Amino acid sequence: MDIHEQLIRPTIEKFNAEFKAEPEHLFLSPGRINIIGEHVDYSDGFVLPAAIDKYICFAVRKLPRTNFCTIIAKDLGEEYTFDVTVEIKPVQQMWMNYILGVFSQLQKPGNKFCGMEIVFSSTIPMGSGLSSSAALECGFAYILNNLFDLQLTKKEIAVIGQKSEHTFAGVQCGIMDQFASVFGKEDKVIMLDCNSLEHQYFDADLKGYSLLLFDSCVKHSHLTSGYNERRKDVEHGKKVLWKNFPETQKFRDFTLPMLDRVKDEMGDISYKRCLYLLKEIQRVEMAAKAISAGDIEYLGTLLTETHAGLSTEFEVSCNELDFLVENTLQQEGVLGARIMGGGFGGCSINLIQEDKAEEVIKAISEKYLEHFNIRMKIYQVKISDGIKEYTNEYII
Ligand code: GAF
Repeated sequence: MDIHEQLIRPTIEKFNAEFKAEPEHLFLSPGRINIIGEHVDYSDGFVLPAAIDKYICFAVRKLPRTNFCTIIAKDLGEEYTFDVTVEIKPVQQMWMNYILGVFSQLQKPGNKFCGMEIVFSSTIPMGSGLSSSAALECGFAYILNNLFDLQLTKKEIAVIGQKSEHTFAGVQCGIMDQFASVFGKEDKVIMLDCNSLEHQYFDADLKGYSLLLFDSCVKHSHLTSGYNERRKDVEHGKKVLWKNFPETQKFRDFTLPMLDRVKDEMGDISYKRCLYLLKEIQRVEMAAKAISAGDIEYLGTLLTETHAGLSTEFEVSCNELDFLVENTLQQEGVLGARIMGGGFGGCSINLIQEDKAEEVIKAISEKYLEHFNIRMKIYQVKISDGIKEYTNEYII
């Protein structure tokens, strides 16, 4: 089913039914994949994400004569109304905190808002590691920027999204997801330096291979997973490293011998976390070179090494994902596989020969069902543009 039938039309119809009016604007805010570079976005690393053709669609209308903003989360069957002139605080509904966290940052002298009616609906599965929360935060910041002429840059929109997650959702995430959702480009992978936010685009030519996502259907939330705890482990490790090597500029400039020298002082846990990170930062650079050189086989090897690191050193995998990766790698035509995103559930990303994909999917789905009694989901995603407004041709 195309995106119009699957997402845009139902969102507009819900808007019509609830608000007895037509939306004035439609926006599409995408989820993301990440080829390689996990958990390094808060440690001065590089990441290789891309926006995908799974979106949150927002249908929006401005109400110049009121101060009330009503937002309907169609898929959740919930709605929330707030006064745009009153100071914003976090609320019970988690989905609303992503939105309010954005609004609270923009509620400042000089920015004038009025009421709004908004319906949103999504094809980004929640809790699957495809960053539905970044799509929600950044989508809302983009809407406000567009409707109220706030003159925000794309980088500012991404940073506002990230801060909303820190302050209102309680997750100390990096910048990767928000950046990918805002800066995505059709058929291009982003090489992002998470220290400077400089970035460049790569052609995503995988030469007869494709990236398939296998959703374990193990749902996670980074608020309750070990995400924040991993960050603490890493921060402790960094403190010890900088205490011993104060002249070092960026985390990625530490070397493995330096890390080994402070192992005892750092303790086993932080050592393992930092070891993974320093190796992962190097893997991303090698992966970017492999893609540029068309060495897709080596790219696959690096993905699989990342999984091993995430599973044993960073310890963010789970039985279901380890099972999926291990069994996928045994299939013919598979070059690499790994858990993707923050971990603790969600999807694996798999580099599979295009003409073998069907056989691999069949074999893995059966094995997974038999072992865990769970039907895995398969997403064949297309690398797509970042957040954008959809124009009239899509309004019915
Ligand atoms: C989650 C976070 F939100 C990102 O910032 C990133 O750290 C990722 O996990 C792991 O690479 O998606």
